[in-house]
Amino acid sequence: MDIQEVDLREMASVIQSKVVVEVSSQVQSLLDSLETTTLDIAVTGEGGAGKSTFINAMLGISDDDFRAAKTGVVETTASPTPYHHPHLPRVRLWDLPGIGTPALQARKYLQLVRFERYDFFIIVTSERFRENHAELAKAVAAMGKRFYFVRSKVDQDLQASQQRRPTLFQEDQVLQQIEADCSRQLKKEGLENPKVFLISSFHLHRFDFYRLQDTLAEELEGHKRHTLLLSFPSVTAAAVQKKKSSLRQHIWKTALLACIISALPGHPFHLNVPVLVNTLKNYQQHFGLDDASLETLAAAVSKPSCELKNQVRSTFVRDLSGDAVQGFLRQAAICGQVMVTVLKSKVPVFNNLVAGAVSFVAAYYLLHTALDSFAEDAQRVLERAYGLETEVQGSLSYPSPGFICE
Ligand SMILES: Nc1nc2c(ncn2[C@@H]2O[C@H](COP(=O)(O)OP(=O)(O)OP(=O)(O)O)[C@@H](O)[C@H]2O)c(=O)[nH]1
Ligand SMILES: [Mg+2]
Repeated sequence: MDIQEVDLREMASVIQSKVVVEVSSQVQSLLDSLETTTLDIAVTGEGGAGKSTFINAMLGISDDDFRAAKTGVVETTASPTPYHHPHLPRVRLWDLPGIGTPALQARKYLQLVRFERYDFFIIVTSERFRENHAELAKAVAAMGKRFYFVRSKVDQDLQASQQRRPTLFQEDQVLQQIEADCSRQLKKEGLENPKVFLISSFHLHRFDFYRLQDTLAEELEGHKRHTLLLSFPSVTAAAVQKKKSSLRQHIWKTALLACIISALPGHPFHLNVPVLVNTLKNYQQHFGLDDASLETLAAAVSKPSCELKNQVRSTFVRDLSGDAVQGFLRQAAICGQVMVTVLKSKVPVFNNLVAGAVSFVAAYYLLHTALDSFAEDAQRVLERAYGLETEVQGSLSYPSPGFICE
């Protein structure tokens, strides 16, 4: 068991005070600022483009969930409607009114939907990109915001193409044609290097969704990036790993806070166990390992939920009680004695915490171990849910959309 070098360096540089109560409030405010980060994503496009279905898929909720955006209905959204992430209420995907046809109205449209509140825009079409899409994108850029094009329902295109030319059908070729066609249309409208992502909201784990996730995350910074990574549905192995890395960076803060409180008398095992249990519960949700998320996924992939639940092996998921956590901490504290000297030499505040250093090591180890095992579980669930095609494309046959969505 080791404290990662990067964490020791960060702790040493962040923690300037030797006064425990000051450190406590400093670390608490670092964690609070993560919790209070908002992310507002605008999803726009024409009627029937698949905006609402995309929003629900991004939020990891089924179309019939009471919190879901209504899909498949002819319904014009008159004003921007926010849909909150089920576990991260400060993440909102906004269903915007249709962009309409008059290209000259793009700026007016942006004023109307209050463009300033969004972090970026996703412009969806299930057909060709046209002048109004390009004009909107230019207006978005002129307002200093980023935009991304999503070409939705590619599963339908593939299915149609396969039916038309069953012997000549090649998935890669069809996808390349769609992508080239989208880019050509947008370039014709004056956009250089447009970013187009081919998506099926019924098969988020396939096609360009992983590329969209990567690009969005790369182009955001700091807390927003972390929040975005946590909000993504864990539909690819890469998404699971990125979530894990992002959560890992903040482990030392939670561990420190939990053990700083340990300096106060009356807390079991000199650690704030409820803080740790809460953090583990959050990890469980971020990786989609809670019952509700597993059931939604099982329904989406038409598999019995017990099949997915059986992939969850982590003892932390099976028993997330305070007693189980304390049992683990006791063991970790025994093994972690060696680290205490290193910690005290590199991060002086630990000299002021009576029982803090060893408690910190135990909490740090607990969170790392739990994070690793949640990520492994998430990966196993993913493989069982989607077969081997957890990365990008695979050679599937295309069931009819009716079959997929029912
Ligand atoms: N095959 C397939 N169908 C999709 C996909 N996305 C959406 N659909 C279907 O397309 C229809 C319209 O989807 P919505 O999500 O309601 O579209 P919308 O853009 O929100 O429509 P409005 O709110 O009326 O503007 C629904 O029947 C969806 O099931 C997809 O990726 N693949
Ligand atoms: Mg809609």
